[in-house]
Amino acid sequence: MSTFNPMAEPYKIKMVEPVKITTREFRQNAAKEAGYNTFLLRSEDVYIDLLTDSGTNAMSENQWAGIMLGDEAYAGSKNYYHLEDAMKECYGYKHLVPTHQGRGAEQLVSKALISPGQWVPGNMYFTTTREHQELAGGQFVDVIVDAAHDPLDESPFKGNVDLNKFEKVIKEQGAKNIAYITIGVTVNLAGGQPVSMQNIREVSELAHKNGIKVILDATRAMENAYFIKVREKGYAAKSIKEICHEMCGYTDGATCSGKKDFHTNIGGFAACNDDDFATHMRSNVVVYEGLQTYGGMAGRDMEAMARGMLEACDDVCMRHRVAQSEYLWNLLDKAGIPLVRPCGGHGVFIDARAFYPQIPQEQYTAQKLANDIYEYCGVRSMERGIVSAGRDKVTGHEHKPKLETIRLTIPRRVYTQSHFDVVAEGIIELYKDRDKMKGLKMVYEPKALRFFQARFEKL
Ligand code: PLI
Repeated sequence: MSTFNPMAEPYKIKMVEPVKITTREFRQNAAKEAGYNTFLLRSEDVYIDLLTDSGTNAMSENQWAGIMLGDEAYAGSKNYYHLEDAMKECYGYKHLVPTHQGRGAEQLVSKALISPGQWVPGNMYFTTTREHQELAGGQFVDVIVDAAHDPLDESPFKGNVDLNKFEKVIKEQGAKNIAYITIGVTVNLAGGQPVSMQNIREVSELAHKNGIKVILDATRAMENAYFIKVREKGYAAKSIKEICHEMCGYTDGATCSGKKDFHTNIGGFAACNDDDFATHMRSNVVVYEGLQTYGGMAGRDMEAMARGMLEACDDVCMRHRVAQSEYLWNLLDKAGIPLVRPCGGHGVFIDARAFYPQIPQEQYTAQKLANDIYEYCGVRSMERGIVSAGRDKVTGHEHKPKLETIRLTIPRRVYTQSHFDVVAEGIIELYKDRDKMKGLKMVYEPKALRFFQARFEKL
């Protein structure tokens, strides 16, 4: 790697998308109409959109060129084979099953591996992943290290699985009652925190010793590989691709949303090594997604994803990506805004409990903060707290996660340094007014994945 300033973009801009600058009064009305849920805002009413890094990234000229080379045959598209080659080159699994996005892959894996009543340990839940595990009759159990739940803990690999917790689940429930363990890399809801190679290796040893499969949520595996490179001893000289191969080598399969690391607007895949596991997923992909050689994607989307995958594991590209998150994190940290520490990969997480200590979690602290940031500066973020956590399927009680955060997610190659300056200025202004703010009550609650569509009123 060169010593070049990591914030300096390793690309230049060829096309621009105008964004609307609005008044606070306009945004207050828009927020009310959206039921104080940033998912329900119209994107054209947002100035800087940090809702997600999923499908919102800027593709390269090489990816756009690939779009023109879509082979839209129903079966056997050549783009599928390009995607298969790219997946093998970057991750090394034997079988590829394409899906329309990550949750399509989660459905296939959950249906293939979970028998009703089985447990599925994982390093913190992810919304769609847990939903599919529960729909397949499984029960998620969190085995992440305690540090992950503490916003102030500075451990470099806060996404790690706690081996003692995992072992306890095996002892208490019996290995045959465990469908598999999921390792998310990086851990989204913990703040984009990475998992170390040593931890992946040790989890794999413990799981395999007990005949339990290991499934990687590889959605941001390349970001995780970058953190291993810069934080874990012995990996500085290895390429992101080599690190990805090693991570995947300890696992039996993976689900992946192509909408993150690969800069594409749509796409995903499941992958595995076992022939029977692949056959099971392929028999379901034709029912729920599309033929096994397109899985819900157009040929052109598979081509863009294949090219994006090969581009994303470039060290300079990934270093710049993480540098953008760190830049915003540093601006906010210097101003005393309470943040999840250390800075993760795909965004900056604000600790809403510490930002608004007067608003109890039952009044949707982080939901209110996400709304207020929009009203103050036109920046859209996402709640990652009690609303996202939803309800226990058995008791009906709300899950009350220790982390009550909002996420300022950084789309790849989309925003510049001055955009991040504006985001920080707006949030710092809001922080000065924080004592004035009150919470929300929920007035509409959907049954599944409620955070997407729930509506609120101000108290
Ligand atoms: O949005 P999908 O269906 O392509 O992928 C689902 C998904 C699975 N795993 C992880 C770790 C994710 O972050 C993920 C999607 N994340 C979204 C949409 C996000 O905003 O973070």
